[in-house]
Amino acid sequence: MATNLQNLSSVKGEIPSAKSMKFGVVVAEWNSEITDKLLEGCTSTLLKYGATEKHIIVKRVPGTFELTIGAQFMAEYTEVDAIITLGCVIQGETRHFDFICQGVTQGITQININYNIPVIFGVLTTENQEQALDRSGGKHGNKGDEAAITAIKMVALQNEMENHEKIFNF
Ligand code: DLZ
Repeated sequence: MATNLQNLSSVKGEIPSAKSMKFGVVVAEWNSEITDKLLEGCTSTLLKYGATEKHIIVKRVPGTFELTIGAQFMAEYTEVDAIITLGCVIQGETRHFDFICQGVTQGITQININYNIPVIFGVLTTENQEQALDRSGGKHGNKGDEAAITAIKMVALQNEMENHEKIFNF
């Protein structure tokens, strides 16, 4: 499993300052006992690295499936530098899990391609509630922290690349 051996809150590499960066966070209400913790981790990490509260917009959508359209609204109607999506899908007895996971993964990927803005996938896809708790502030860290750091790094990369384009565009 991709994240089995690593703590989701462990910081790798240097983290750029998030000062003056603007973030849109879209959070699923389904499994809110988990997604509230993801949101808490995400916003506290953004603030820790220099973002200001007025530069963090938070919007809620009913479920993880709606994260795609929520992220698209954020891309269309706001001027954020990055969008962070937070959700938690827990395996049930039916194949609903597979359809939601597949839909949101493809949807978020599509927005990354269609808009020139990083859209971060902060969605837990777990077999049970315990695994979700372990990854939302428990023994495996908090995926919200990971999503925030990824967003900061991607905005910094985009800023750097944009400046490169200006420097070498002759
Ligand atoms: C319907 C549903 C189910 C069964 N499970 C979850 C879940 O584990 N996590 C989640 O975020 N959302 C779930 N949903 C709701 C869907 O994401 C979506 O809101 C509905 O299918 C309506 O489009």
